[in-house]
Amino acid sequence: MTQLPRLYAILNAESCARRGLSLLETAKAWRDAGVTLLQYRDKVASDLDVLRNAALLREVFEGVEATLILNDRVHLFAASGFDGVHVGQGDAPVAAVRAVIGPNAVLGVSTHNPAEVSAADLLSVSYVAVGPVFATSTKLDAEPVVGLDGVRLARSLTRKPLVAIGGITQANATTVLEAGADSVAVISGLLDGDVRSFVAVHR
Ligand code: TZP
Ligand code: MG
Repeated sequence: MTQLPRLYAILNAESCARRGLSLLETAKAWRDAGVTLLQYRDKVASDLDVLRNAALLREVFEGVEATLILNDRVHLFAASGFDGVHVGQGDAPVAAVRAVIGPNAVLGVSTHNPAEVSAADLLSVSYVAVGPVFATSTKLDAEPVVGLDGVRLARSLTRKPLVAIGGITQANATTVLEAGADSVAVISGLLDGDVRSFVAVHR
């Protein structure tokens, strides 16, 4: 993954469940719509269930040039067979995560302010995520919104691939990309929107 696709789809188990959607059927629909970068985020399932789902997601994307990222659960990375992990500020330090997953795995880190972006810029991360850009109801303990100015500021502080997250929909994705994000990470905007046209517009 030398360059991030513009759409970074996050398959959030809780968001699917709340809508009565099957995780795997959603993944298949997203694959068919052209998603090539997918994070599996599951804050509640047991490790065993996360590994089971990871194996099923690998099957769904078999034969597709897609990058699969596991949210947290760094200890499950090797067994998951995924391509990388995404960690937050409250998770294990990036250097420790990198030591566990090895030099070639994709590693992303969440940031919420300029200091965190600058710190992440110095670490061995593959991309820096910044947000929430807009208000979101998906992450209940989300930090204050950073807005488009926060994306612009983050862009000025790192040359690493920049992923913007939080409240992004097909309607506002272009402004986020124009503010300097390489990629937009989206949960609700995909579950409640038209993934196929999202992919087509932002290819
Ligand atoms: N981190 C910052 S905002 C957020 C996460 C995980 C949730 C984004 O979800 P949505 O539904 O795309 O606003
Ligand atoms: Mg985390």
